[in-house]
Amino acid sequence: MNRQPLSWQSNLGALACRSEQRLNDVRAGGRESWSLAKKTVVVLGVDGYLGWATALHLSQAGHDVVGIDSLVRRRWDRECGTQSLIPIKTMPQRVALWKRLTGRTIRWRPMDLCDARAVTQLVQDIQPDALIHFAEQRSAPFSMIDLPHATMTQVNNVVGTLNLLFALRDYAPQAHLIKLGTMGEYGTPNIDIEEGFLTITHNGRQDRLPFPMQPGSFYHLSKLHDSHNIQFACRIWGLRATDLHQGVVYGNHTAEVAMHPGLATRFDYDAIWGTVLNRFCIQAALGLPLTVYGKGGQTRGFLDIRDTVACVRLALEHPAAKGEYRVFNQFTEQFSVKALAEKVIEARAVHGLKTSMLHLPNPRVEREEHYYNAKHQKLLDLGLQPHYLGDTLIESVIKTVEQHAARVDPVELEQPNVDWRRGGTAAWRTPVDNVPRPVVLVSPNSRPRRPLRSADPTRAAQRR
Ligand code: NAD
Ligand code: USQ
Repeated sequence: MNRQPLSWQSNLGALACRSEQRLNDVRAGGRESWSLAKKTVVVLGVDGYLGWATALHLSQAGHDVVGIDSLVRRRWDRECGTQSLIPIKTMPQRVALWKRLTGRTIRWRPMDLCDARAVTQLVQDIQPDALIHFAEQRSAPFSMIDLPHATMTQVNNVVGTLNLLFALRDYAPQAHLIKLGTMGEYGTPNIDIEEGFLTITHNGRQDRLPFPMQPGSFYHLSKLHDSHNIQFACRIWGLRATDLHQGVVYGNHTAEVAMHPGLATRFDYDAIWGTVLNRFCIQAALGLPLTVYGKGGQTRGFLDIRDTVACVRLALEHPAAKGEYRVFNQFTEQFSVKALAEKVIEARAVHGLKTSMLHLPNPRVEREEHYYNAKHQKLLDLGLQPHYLGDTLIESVIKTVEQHAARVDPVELEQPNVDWRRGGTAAWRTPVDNVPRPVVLVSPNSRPRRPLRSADPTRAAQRR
């Protein structure tokens, strides 16, 4: 194993800075003040929905942020013929604007996490205090299209994380790895879900063991494989890690993102990348029915994007101990899909707008009526102050949709285009005709109109 630094000058410089910082922190009063001091943080997946918002939040909090991304998500969008509802700037434009507005620097480095040499070099050069790892293929439907997509998802996610773990072992074993996992690793067991571990008594003996996991897609499985690898690395190499088992995120504004339209983070609504509440808000804004898959009793944990960035910061500023692998369940409320749809319908009804719910045959294999009670205490104990879902949030998302309505392709809001049993239908990839489809916007200022012909799910299904 070659442990010689590849770039010793920058490495030595970074080490000297960190030692000096730690010395100052110790002088200032011990471990707690060290953990709250300015940190050098690498945000992996900085061009994404959550990575960008988090990078801004940590930079604004005074941390020194290095942003990494391969921009592969922009390529996957081209492959699927999808795009963020809100236009997003290029990374160089975004970091330059952030600098102009705040005077703060986010160091941007394009890089693929699957390039082991580049990852090693990064960790050597930066000598980070912490790494926030968002950089994965994160769509369950995308991972279920076919064998190449399942393979690509698992290779991208598992290999990228392994590269990080080995680089940390060799060049920054003290650094804190904060990994975005998912609540979907647990599945929907008929018992309460604990935060990562369960104390089990079996044949008269007791142990604290990893909670039994039943992920629901090849994507969710990739996150579980990561969790196992990270836990193992902490156990054998004494690394420190926090695995944030996050629920479904909604919303598109944080305090920092809201500073300027050019700082917008991506916002997905299509059937492959769009998450359920974001989709429902956009469907409501367009006067389309809310597409509930199956009976709608599927229950999940949800959180506002403002709470995502707050949770990550809490984990960063209260690091895991050396050798510790800990799991925080990161969500603030749980809802069934049907209850979410009802909330959106009620929020629209306040403005006299009628919204309907359409139960589509479920393209996924998942329980539609089940027990669900997941614990989520640890982040609250660290001081999280949740933003709960209310009409105001739904209205503000809908307002955003209204601003960008011209970019919506209503076909993306109709039928799902990936089935768990059969894979992707012909509709999942870039449309051949690529002709923009007109949309009808239903805002509080206009009377509701019938959905467009092309946006009628029944007709769309007949056409296919
Ligand atoms: P996103 O697709 O918007 O962003 C992910 C970013 O990672 C993209 O910019 C992509 O280019 C980059 N990336 C992917 N593979 C890479 C690689 N090999 N090297 C470098 N960059 C790479 O996704 P998101 O919604 O921001 O999610 C971020 C993370 O949070 C994911 O790991 C996801 O599993 C997790 N998560 C998301 C949600 C949610 O609701 N969005 C919920 C729970 C967990
Ligand atoms: N659903 C509908 N109608 C829709 C879209 C989805 O009923 O139009 C249902 C799905 O069947 C599912 C639930 O809503 O039961 C959630 O689906 P989703 O697409 O919002 O979320 P999911 O595929 O689970 O994935 C998202 C993120 C993923 C993250 C995960 C957190 O894309 O990165 O890991 O949320 S969790 O669900 O807790 O695992």
